[in-house]
Amino acid sequence: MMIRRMPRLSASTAFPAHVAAPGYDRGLLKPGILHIGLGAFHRAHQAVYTDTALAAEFGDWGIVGVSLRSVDIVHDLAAQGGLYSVVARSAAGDHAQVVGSVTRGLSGVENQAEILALMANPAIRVVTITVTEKAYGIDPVTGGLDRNHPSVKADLADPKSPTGVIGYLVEGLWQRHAAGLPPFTVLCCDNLPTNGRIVRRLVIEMAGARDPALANWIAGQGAFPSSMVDRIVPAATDETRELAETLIGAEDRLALSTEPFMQWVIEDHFPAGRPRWEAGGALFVDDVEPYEKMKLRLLNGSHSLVAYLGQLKDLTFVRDVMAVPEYQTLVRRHMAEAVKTLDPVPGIDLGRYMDQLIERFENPTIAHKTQQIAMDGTQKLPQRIFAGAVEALANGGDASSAAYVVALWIAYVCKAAEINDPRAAELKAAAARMTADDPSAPFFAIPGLFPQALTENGAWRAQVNAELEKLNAG
Ligand code: CS2
Repeated sequence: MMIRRMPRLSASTAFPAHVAAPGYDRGLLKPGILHIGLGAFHRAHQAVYTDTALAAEFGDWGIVGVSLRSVDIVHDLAAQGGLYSVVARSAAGDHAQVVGSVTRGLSGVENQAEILALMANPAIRVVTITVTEKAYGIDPVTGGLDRNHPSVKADLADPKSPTGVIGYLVEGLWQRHAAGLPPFTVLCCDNLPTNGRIVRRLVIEMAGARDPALANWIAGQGAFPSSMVDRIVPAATDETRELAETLIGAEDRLALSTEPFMQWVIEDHFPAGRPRWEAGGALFVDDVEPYEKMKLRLLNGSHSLVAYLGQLKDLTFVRDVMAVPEYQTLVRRHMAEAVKTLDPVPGIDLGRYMDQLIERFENPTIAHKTQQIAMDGTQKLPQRIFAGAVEALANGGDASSAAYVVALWIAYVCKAAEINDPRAAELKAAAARMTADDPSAPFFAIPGLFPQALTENGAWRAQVNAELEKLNAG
């Protein structure tokens, strides 16, 4: 039998009428944004906001996407003229959008000199980042730069040839400083609280190790606004690509599927100028922190609960966990506990936000693997679970669902044959040292993992142990 292949997506593809194609002249885009981390999340989030903003009010802000480790994404992007599709899926139907805001891709593996040249080019005014929590090299104890993190270590030793995100930022800023140019603005789009402040500290620390004058210049002139990003984007599979192919009528190796919902709240501090992302639906505010806390503790915290529960009960997707009424009740209980730790969030009805989260998690067309969310627990749980628990307990409140999530995570660490986490070896060693009288103790002894307020709270730790016992019995 002959296999019929669709032609590859390209600038000359004619799309069916139901597909939203870029509504502007891509030929007029200039590189204005350099994005580091060309994975699924960026392509279905910031690039889509930029695309929509360009269609609403053309402003020539093209994105040059950098992948620090992958060459495949960059080659696929080149083969498709920078185009790829995003399918927003819900029970109401599928909607395909072809995104045109990414003009080209560069790989840290093949194009290091070109990436650095662009960072030194005054046309680049904003550097956006999505590299996941573990890539920054944050020391869990101090919150500053972890000098033992592989790419931090390499970039401190050889700053002209960076490998990691902080190394690239510092070398790019070094070149701008040396050339008498203003710095670019750094916009972190990863799920970390006060993410701009964190990246600013890491960049200044690494710059200071190299040249105190550079560190002073960055501290004085640099801008690192914080942002809260939200869209559920499962890792793409063959099914994702087949669905896109059917909808757009072309083969697309970079296709993604995602939920219709998206949110981007950005601190408005861009001295070097910025795209009018508000024209694409982003919200600019003075203080992002209440939005970040809401999202990390309600969405991501519940996600981690669902992920570890799913992994323990052999449920593959988030929607499978949500389909079990008893488990859905646990998710609602978790949100009810976490919401008490939040400040009011301007313009948001938190009750409605939580109901909407339940619906988003239930979305029957989104195949979001619990295994995907379960990875990197040591990097995720501090801001998703521990921070809220500390605040709840300090105010005499309840943190029993937080204790339950920690127990689920420990049980998962014990059960999983292999865990994907930069501290996996320490976790597995802790699991091997567990005793019957205080099973969670080896986990509380891992340096810099749990905040002191939790490590020292015997009553709360007893709750974790009680939950672990119940899990082991059931
Ligand atoms: C998830 C997030 O993988 C995870 O840890 O909780 O990626 C989540 O899907 C996004 O933050 C949603 O905006």
